[in-house]
Amino acid sequence: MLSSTQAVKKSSVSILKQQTRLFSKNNNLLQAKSLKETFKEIYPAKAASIKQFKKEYGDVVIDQVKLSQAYGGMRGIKSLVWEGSVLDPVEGIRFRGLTIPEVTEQLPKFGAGSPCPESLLWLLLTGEKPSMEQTKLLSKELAARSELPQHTIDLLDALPKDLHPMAQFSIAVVSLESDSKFSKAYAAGVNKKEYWDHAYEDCLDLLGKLPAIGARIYSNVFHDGKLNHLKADLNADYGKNLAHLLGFENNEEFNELMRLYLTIHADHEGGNVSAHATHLVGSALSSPYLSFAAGMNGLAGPLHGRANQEVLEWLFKFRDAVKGDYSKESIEKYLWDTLNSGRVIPGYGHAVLRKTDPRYTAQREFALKHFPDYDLFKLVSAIYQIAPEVLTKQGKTKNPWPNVDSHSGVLLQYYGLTEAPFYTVLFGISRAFGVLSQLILDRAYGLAIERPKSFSTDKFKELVAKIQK
Ligand code: HAX
Repeated sequence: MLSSTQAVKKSSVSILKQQTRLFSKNNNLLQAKSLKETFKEIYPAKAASIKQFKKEYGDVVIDQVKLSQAYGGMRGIKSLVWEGSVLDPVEGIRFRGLTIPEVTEQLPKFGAGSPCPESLLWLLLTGEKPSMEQTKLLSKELAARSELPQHTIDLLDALPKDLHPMAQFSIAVVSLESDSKFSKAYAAGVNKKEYWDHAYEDCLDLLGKLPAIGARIYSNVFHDGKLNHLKADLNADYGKNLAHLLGFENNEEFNELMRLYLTIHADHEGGNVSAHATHLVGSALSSPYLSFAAGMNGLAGPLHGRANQEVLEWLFKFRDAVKGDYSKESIEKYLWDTLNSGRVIPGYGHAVLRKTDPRYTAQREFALKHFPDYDLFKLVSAIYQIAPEVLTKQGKTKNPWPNVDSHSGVLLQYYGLTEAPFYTVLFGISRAFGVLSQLILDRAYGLAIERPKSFSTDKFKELVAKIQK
């Protein structure tokens, strides 16, 4: 009988052997260093430099907190460490210093022009740009980890169709906990220096399985299980595989869209709800499965990821109401009706951004290239001309410009992926690349359990009175 630690080691070894068999036919791939080998080489120096940084400058005051921030969702407080990306209010996201156009230009890609999530994962975790061989190796490694355990399949198949796809997604992810190498290693008493290794295995397993989970939900909820026979293509890249599992075959434009979609939604620094929730739950040493599921429960909220579903539903209601009248007056009236009924304009505004989201722009450029005359794209473009002015006139939002969710659904509609309640699941698959790479870093750098200070309002009143004396 194997001990838990032996069992964990054995499973990692068998994955490596499986990979070696897979790649033995391809010398280039065999010669390329894997993501794990690369990370293992570089993280100790980075961990040591963080330790030294904390030791030397730990007492430097980096921020001050106002009472309004305590009541206002902790907006802007500098108190989280997130290595993969930083969000500038005007310029937008940079992944390890690279903007979206720079990622597209500088990282290896599979298709005609869109970036791919595999090379972004490499960049987020290591800070280095992978070679094409390394990107392909990672692609194959993820595909090799794609098979779902039978109990997850049975669980998904048993769920009621009217349970929201994001709830199903979260349930399926939690069910993978039974195979958590991190949890097994922890229970077997593994040294904390090795946490990252087991977290890495869980994170890559989870990334590998997410397309199959998403596709099974899509098939069960919207297609009577008719796509359930589809199996991951072990030679396809991540975006193409996702397209294939969703039943979109031989459509390179849709494969390109999946690659773009998965890359641009992956990471948006650490303070957004899905990233922060994953990081927070992981800080208690809950496994990557439990941590990611927590993040997905947050992504499911309408002010966060579910905004992509809300946008579509709102657009359709508008289209039905105005019967083809996309004039300025008609759009303005609908925007004001929405605002006056006490609702938000979905897809507009942002907690950090103060300009058009570059992820919106990347999607707009994709639409302009492939289907400039599509009716729904024209409607989204017309709203873009008018909504910022209306929101500015209303005078409440700090950012009247569109965010990523304002555009994503239209692209999916064009290619026939019309089921809007599924859209946040796609966002979730993408978001895994950002939050799971940070989770590995959290364990490699030994980041602490989170425990900010809270006070009751009475206690805050006391505090304010004392400070004002
Ligand atoms: N329509 C109408 N009112 C809006 C608004 C919008 N799109 N955006 C903000 N406001 C309102 C807020 O509700 C708030 O009103 P109250 O003072 O009455 O509470 C006021 O303007 C100030 O808000 P803010 O400081 O500008 O924005 P927040 O940082 O509080 O919130 C949100 C940021 C993204 C949640 C907000 O802009 C919003 O609700 N937008 C619509 C929903 C949406 O698109 N969400 C997706 C955001 C991107 C994302 O996370 N994707 O996953």
